Amino acid sequence: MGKSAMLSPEEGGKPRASEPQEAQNSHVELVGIQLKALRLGASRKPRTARWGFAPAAGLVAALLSAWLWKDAAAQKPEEHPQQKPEAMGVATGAPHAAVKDALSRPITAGGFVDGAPMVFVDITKQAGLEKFHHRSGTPEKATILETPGSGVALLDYDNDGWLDIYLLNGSTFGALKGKEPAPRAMLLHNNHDGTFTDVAVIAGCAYSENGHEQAGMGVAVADYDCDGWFDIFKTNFADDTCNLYHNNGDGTFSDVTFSSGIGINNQYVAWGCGFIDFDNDGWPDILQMNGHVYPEIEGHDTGQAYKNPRLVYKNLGDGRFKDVSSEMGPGISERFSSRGAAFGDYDNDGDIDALVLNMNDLPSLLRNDGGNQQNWIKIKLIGTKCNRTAIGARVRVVIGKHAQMDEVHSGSSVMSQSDLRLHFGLGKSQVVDLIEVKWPTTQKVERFTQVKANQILTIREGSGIVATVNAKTK
Ligand SMILES: [Ca+2]
Ligand SMILES: [Ca+2]
Ligand SMILES: [Ca+2]
Ligand SMILES: [Ca+2]
Repeated sequence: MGKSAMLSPEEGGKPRASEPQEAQNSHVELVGIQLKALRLGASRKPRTARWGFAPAAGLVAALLSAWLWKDAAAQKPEEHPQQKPEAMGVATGAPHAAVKDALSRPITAGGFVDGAPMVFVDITKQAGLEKFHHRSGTPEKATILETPGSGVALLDYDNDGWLDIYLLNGSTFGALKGKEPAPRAMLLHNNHDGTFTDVAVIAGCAYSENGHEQAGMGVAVADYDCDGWFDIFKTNFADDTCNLYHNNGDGTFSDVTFSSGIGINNQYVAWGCGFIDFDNDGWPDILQMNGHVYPEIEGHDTGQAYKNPRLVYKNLGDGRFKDVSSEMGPGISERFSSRGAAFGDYDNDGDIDALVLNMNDLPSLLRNDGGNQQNWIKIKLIGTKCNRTAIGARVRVVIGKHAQMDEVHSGSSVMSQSDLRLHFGLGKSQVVDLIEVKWPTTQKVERFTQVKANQILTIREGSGIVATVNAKTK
């Protein structure tokens, strides 16, 4: 581990912006931070980065406050007398007092609130989604192999301004033995009238390159080759590669798993994933989390292990990726049986970090050390006419002829929610020529030119840039 990867006790809550130049590493390392320190409190001094306590404003604060809330609630049982569980439902722990809203209505106790408005209406059948049936083994779940779930992505793959749906699917023993049709993924095209049509087979993202159904786990969406069309990365079960589907811009995708270079790994059960420009060079890279479902597999000569390292594929900018996992530091090379992974710049220092959940283990907070040696810009959008979090808003960031594009997505990876702010690496550029925001609902476009790099911008629909935060770190 390089010198820059070390955390001193004093720097715990400070942004790394104040670090001297020489403290930065010459390459990017992702450093695992054990969250166990949260329970021990700030008084316990860390010895190394890997075991350091790095309180942060975002993810960690949320975890901490949730823990403190729980602790405080436990100290005042007289104010919230615990209720006997109802006959229906299955408890996975001791009963807790109901959490009530401002009108003292229970919002977590289950059941309906009298007189509350109907916020969500289930329109699955009317929308045409009843054709998709997620399957993973048998309903009885006699073995662990049958329990993995599958991811989902919302993306506007055909640039018509309407969000489409990509649903992954699992597999069954019957399908593996050829006794029944295998489930497959579906790409549901938005028909603009509240209905969707499955176009996955025609579009070329239903199967592997050689035409096989696959047991999908996680999914990530980005325009990795900066051609203005969203591409798809999908993680799958072991003895299979993950998929990289390149969007051809005509309603179809090409499976470029092998030609892009990500087909070299097929030994892992792969889960959480994301297109993360970890080195801020303006080309989205890929992070992939792995872990088998059977702890017992360790004792058998299968060539597979329960705990696996993570994978990082660097985008070479020419359509190809290089497996650089061995150069990424202990946060990537150490072995866990990982599942979900959320991505975001939790320390606001200009590079994207990762939070990974590991089976029967502590979570891993992977701090990106060195990604901010190149320039970046981060954009928080606030909708006023569209939804407030601006889900579906699309942003283009243009420098010269290099045009990056991203969209505010709700959920990705495996059962994870990443930072809703959009982050763009800018390489050596100090200024962005053009930032373009296309808001959903109205489809109106707002443009901003000659924007200084290394800022966190807040853009409110109709009001322009309403706040900026400088957080440079070199
Ligand atoms: Ca669309
Ligand atoms: Ca693309
Ligand atoms: Ca990159
Ligand atoms: Ca960061």
